[in-house]
Amino acid sequence: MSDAQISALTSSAYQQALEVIASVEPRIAEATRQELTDQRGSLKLIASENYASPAVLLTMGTWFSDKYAEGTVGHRFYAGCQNVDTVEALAAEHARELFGAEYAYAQPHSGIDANLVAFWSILAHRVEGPWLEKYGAKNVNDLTAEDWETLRHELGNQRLLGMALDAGGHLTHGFRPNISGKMFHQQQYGTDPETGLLDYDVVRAKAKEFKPLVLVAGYSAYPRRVNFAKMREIADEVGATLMVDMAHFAGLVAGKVFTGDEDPVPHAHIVTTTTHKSLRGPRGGMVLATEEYAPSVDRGCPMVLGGPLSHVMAAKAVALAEARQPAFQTYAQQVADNAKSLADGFLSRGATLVTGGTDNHIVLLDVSSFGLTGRQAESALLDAGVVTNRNSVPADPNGAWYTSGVRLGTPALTTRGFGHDEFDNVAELIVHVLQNTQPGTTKAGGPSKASYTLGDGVADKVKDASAEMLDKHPLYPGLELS
Ligand code: DSN
Repeated sequence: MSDAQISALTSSAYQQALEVIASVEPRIAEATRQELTDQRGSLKLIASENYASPAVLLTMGTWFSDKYAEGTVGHRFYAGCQNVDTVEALAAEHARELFGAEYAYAQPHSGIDANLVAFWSILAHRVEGPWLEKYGAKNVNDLTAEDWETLRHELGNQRLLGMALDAGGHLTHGFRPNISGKMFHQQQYGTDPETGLLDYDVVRAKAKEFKPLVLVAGYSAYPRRVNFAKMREIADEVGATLMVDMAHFAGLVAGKVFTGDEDPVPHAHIVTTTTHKSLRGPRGGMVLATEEYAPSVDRGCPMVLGGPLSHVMAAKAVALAEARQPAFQTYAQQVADNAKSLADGFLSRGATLVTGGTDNHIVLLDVSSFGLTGRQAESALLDAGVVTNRNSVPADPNGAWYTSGVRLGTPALTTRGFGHDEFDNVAELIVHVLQNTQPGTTKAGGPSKASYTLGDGVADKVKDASAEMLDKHPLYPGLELS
């Protein structure tokens, strides 16, 4: 179907859908229209966001939403799941083919759900493997109450080693206030204080000393690639299961930008992901695993999850089918190239970047050199129509709330068609905003970490310059709502 045909059909589908919604709750229809206007009119640089295709978006708005389907393909706790079976099987098939995985599980509702499924699968796998033998049982049902008591104690004493939040790891990688930091004894590895880069020798030394059951690799704010072959070597040396959370960079794996040692799928026992970030699908999660771990991951429901979101699984299948097209590889390469252009744009204007640059889709700008906190920078940028999120930098003196960094990502604007020149211009506009933002003071007259003053005319100047680029690369071109 041509782009023009898609635009015409999508315009009429959404126009009519919004009229139906407005007949029940007009304020929701209005907010939905406004969201499109806002997304169209701003520079979306949040590294974890993207724009899904009309096909993906439309797939989510159907009657699959009304069906319960707890269980797994062909083995449901509800009748009438034949069409959900088709959907889930297709999503898993596309995922296996796209990533070259032995097994795929499409049910997790989000990234944290996917990680919980992975954690409990790893624990279940250990119970059902050598531990069953230890108790002389054929399966978990043969375990006595006393066996379970001992097992609970042993399971509750398992260890997890993951990347620290302020080094770029995720909450679910063992951050103490998160459930992952409570269900496991956790330790964290950081990055080199000088270079900001992962030091595999340090990870190895920590792993040898701590002997984790789970070694977690992956990140949500680390602007560099990871060598997963090395992480697997470390996991094998200490008998750990290697779990890679590729939520952020799944699109770069799917698009064959990360191959060989940088592709987690051939190296990890379990890989988790979201589907809505660089992968450009619907909001949701997914788990990939080796055959060895497949039986325990397959019990994600009922072990961790309730009823799968069938309408979202259908949209995952559509998005994964899109990602299997050659055009997705061109897109993924452009995401990485654009991140480099953005980073170079900052460096050539004297800004400071964590690790000194990027080789994935993330740029982490240290805004302390502008005399600002991340919170002040994020707010001033938003005033100028630049949507980012504040983020800790390693050993951040301002903590996780105010922070000293701003995280930027290229997946969304690359989907709109931005290239090298636009991203260089984006760097210039951001530097212009930050150079013209003054930190404020508290009521007591001390330095504030939140308030700020943006110079006169700066926001309008940046919005005008952005509008020129945004108009040249419209979001959902041809989609018109009256
Ligand atoms: N919230 C996601 C992100 O922004 O990276 C991760 O959970």
